[in-house]
Amino acid sequence: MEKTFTVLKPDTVKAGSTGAIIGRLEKEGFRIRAMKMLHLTETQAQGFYYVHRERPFFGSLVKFMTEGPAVLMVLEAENAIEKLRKAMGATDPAKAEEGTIRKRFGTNIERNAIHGSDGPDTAAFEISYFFSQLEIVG
Ligand code: FUP
Repeated sequence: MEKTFTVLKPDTVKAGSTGAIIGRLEKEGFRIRAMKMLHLTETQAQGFYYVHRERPFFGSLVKFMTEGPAVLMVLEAENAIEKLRKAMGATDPAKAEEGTIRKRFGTNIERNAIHGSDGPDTAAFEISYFFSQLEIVG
């Protein structure tokens, strides 16, 4: 079993789509091992997206991620990292495959509904950035 980290972004919370996405993830076999809702501060969002700090979209991305609350989760499944990336679809919802979460719930490349870790090192960093050992079950 593998753990990954996901964020249901502020656009998803605003649209009232958290339940639909969580239900779908559970149905696909992901188990929730930790969950919290946070309204990220600018500093927290900048730290989370630190790898993108030099990118032209960084400022706008941080503004979006801090515009309202987000739901953060640790998910567990076999090959959870790859499995979640497949379920999410491409970064740009317009390019995401039919049936993926971003195709169904995303608006554009920035407001794309969901984040999922892109590899084991990223997952470990992102989980520990938001959750302590005591907040993760199983
Ligand atoms: P992903 O791993 O699919 O979330 O995509 P990236 O790590 O490449 O990008 C992280 C986030 O930056 C995306 F979810 C949305 C945002 N982004 C933009 O706003 N504009 C871009 O051109 C690329 C990414």
